[in-house]
Amino acid sequence: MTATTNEGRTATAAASGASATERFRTDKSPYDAVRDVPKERVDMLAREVLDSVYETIRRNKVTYDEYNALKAWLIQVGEDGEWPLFLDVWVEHVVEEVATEHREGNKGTIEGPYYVPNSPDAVDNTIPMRDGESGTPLTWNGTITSTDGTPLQGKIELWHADADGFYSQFAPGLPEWNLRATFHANPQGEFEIHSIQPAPYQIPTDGSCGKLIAAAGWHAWRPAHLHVKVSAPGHELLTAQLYFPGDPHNDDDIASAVKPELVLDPQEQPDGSVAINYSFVLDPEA
Ligand code: MBD
Ligand code: FE
Repeated sequence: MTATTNEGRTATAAASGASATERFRTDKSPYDAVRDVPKERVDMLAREVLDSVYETIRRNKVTYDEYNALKAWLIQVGEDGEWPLFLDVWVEHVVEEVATEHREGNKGTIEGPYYVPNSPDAVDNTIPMRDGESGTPLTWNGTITSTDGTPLQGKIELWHADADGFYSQFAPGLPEWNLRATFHANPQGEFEIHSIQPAPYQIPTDGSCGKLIAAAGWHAWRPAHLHVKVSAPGHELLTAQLYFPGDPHNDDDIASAVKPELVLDPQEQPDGSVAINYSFVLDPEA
């Protein structure tokens, strides 16, 4: 099953997977980082992961048919370019948990596969969108402060899917920076953002991740979410997502990335728009 954008173009898992893989290679320079991991650490981590695989095979008496099904599926994940999607959906949340457990400020959550750095500054505090972009208009006010209460003149990079669940630069037919922008707080740390409310989101189901989901009888849904990266000089970068109360998938997010501290309290306005107030607290760099 493939999904169709509202321009009628076909969005395939393999195409968005290829974009996510390319994005990752460009932004994260993983091989430089790997060179610096001590041999002892690689040895221990690789052995522990393999030991847990052996344990699963023995306990469940895994057959050759099952082993070959796994092998075929792993080959397919690579061919589909779905390693970024697979890892960010099923593994990243624990890495994020460990990386941020020391923080006293804002809770964060996973980045996911669809961040693009250096989004242009918003014009009139409004995210770029198409004429007649569907979705409830959203006005968001808040502040950025340090853990000691000092206002921070920081910035917020915001990105989210459209009402059909598509991200610009990962699905065809969307303007390059649609629903992606950088917003700046004033010297009092205050910011204002205008966008639209995103819809619940299904990860691509026509590729290898979708095959796993179908074979296991899982679902592919993430609750509606706004992605942010919040930064200020001398402070740790905060990567987070914000969610809407009452979303049926807040309790069973396929990516396990919802935390109660990240659920908004939207107020419906007389004109049909929604107002939200959510502020960020950043931890000073150690
Ligand atoms: C998304 O939009 C997302 O945020 C994550 C974590 C995984 C897949 C798609
Ligand atoms: Fe997302």
